[in-house]
Amino acid sequence: MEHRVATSRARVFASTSGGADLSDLSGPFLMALLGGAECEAEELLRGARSRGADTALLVRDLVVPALAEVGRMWARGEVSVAEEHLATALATRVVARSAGSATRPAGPGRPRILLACLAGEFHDVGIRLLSDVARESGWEAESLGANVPRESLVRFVAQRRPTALALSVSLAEHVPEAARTIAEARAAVPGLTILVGGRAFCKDVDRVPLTGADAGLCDAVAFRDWLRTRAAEAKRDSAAPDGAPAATSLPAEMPASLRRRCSHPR
Ligand code: B12
Repeated sequence: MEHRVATSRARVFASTSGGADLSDLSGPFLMALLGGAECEAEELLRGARSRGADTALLVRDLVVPALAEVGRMWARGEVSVAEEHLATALATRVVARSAGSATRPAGPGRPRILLACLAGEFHDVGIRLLSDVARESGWEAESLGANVPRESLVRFVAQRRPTALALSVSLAEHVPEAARTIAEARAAVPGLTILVGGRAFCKDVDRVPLTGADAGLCDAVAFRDWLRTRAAEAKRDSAAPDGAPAATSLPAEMPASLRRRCSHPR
């Protein structure tokens, strides 16, 4: 289920509750992360999946609350930086493995999303998890990680021409940098669909229109729902009326020999 807030230039989506109830798994999942108990964390994710949860729901209802709690414990001095790092690394690993088992192999003609953190933005756990959500939702996903310099990001977008660009912003002071990045990306690739998300917007949805993005999304379930809708639209749009082969997702500048190797179905 989705909650939509209309703003003057962009739409902001946040999912409302719904889906399998995972509340009884939250405590054990947090304990598994803090204890470095990887097998136990995986087993809990398997249990959640057996109740019908997909990666988006696992991220929204188990992983994000657990990491937020780890953050609060760290702020209170109850866990060390090392323990926080262990928990974060373990969480992203087990989600990636769990999502991998539910993801179909990539193929030509799929929509592609490029995810990145802005220059100066080091909170990259969100986009790592969202990449898994995107793949499970039938998209190809490339994540550039933390602190991507604007110029490099814009050049990369112009070369790769993804279906959509997703920018993550945790700190409110990075909103002006988001606006600059989006303006430059749009100048380089007119018509590119651009999403923003992260704590900077979830705390204040009025910041989304300041960036010039097409939409702001607050959590993994809203992201999954947006991807599914957009994939269906892209499929409709790209249905070649004259039987022309679907465009591949490989960059145009890739050498022909490499293109042939990469085009083989995996
Ligand atoms: C781990 C962490 C760090 C790590 C980051 C490591 C890493 N590789 O990511 C380190 C130590 C580097 C760090 C640094 C800092 N941090 Co910090 N950090 C956290 C912490 C504990 C967890 C963040 C996290 O990973 N959450 C889990 C992920 C999955 O959640 P998420 O990022 O919100 O992503 C979800 C959604 O927001 C959304 N989403 C995110 N991006 C996108 C993008 C799109 C397109 C979409 C659709 C959705 C979307 O989907 C994700 C999944 O649902 C939080 C505390 C907390 N309670 O969250 C503070 C927190 C985010 N940090 C904070 C601060 C202030 C800082 C520092 C300034 C601290 C300092 N004084 O140095 C620096 C800034 C560094 C920088 N320039 O970026 C504040 C931010 C406050 C604010 N928003 O105003 C927080 C909230 C702590 C606090 N309560 O004060 N931090």
